[in-house]
Amino acid sequence: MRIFSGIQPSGAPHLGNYLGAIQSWVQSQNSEAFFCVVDLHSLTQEISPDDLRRQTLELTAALIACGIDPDVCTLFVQSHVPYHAQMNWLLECVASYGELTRMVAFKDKSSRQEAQRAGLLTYPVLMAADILLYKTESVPVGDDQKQHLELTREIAERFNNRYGQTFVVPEFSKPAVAARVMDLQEPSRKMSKSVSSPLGKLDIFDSAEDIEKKIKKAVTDTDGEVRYDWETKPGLSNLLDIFASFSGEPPSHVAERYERYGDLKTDLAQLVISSLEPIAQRYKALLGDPAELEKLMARGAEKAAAVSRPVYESAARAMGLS
Ligand code: AQP
Repeated sequence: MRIFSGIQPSGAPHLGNYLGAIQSWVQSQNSEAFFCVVDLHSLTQEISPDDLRRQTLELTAALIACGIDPDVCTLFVQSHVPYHAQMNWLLECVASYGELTRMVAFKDKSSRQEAQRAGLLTYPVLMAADILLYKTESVPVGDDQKQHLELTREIAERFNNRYGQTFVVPEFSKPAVAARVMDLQEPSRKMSKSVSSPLGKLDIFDSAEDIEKKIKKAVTDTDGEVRYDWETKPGLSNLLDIFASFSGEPPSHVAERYERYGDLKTDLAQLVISSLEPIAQRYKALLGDPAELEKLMARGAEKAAAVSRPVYESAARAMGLS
């Protein structure tokens, strides 16, 4: 099955990125899987050139540390393959302004930017280009990306109808549990790199002390009964989802084992610490050899370009370019 997914190098991955996306990438990786560090997308927000360069390398190392194996799948950096930006332009001439302004992420992010970047409006088209360039069948992402994936499907179908069969129309795929990890302090909104407070967001490379502190201080409710119920107990249900996602059991089974929030939080902190510790160790070792990482990135870009170039060329030809 041809798979594509991406992640922005806009900071360390948090539990939402890990449980909502990276974990399922690791489980589903095969020779037909393409995973991409989408550095072009990070330009939609304020980021210094030095930070972007460093974070791109760090995120590549983080993905490998999490279990992405560049010998099994293709791991690459978006800007290293020119067809993403080129395909983006073709698809910007297929997407409409109206549908882009309806994207929830655009409304949310643009309301927080003083000088709104045009890229913030158009980046869902770049995301469509990323996906369609690989004749992707399945896109494993968190629940927050559903609307963007629907747009990708719409753009693919419109292109095929207008210019002839060119693109595969991809399916959305999300994990059964923890598809939307919520902010630990504000369980009504998703955990996010750019919005969550330091206590609301748990990064996968946080120290054991920080992990313990953040889970202990996570907002729950005053009712006192341990029950999996998103409607009335979002904070607690979020913790149960995180627990279940690491332990591999249904969240309601985890809930049945506990009578007190404190005990659940103590065990959850230990589970998260012991699950993430080996990843942090591999990450440190990988960062110790940046030349090897650069080599892996170059090999990934070569493999990705070999697959995406003919798709770009057939789309360009279909539109009448040369
Ligand atoms: N809270 C979340 N729960 C589950 N999945 C999530 N993802 C992000 N947040 C959650 C999934 O992680 C993948 C990579 O996301 P991204 O880094 O490319 O961008 P994002 O969705 O914009 O992530 P953030 O943290 O929310 O970044 P900012 O703050 O910059 O917007 C995607 O598959 C996403 O679904």
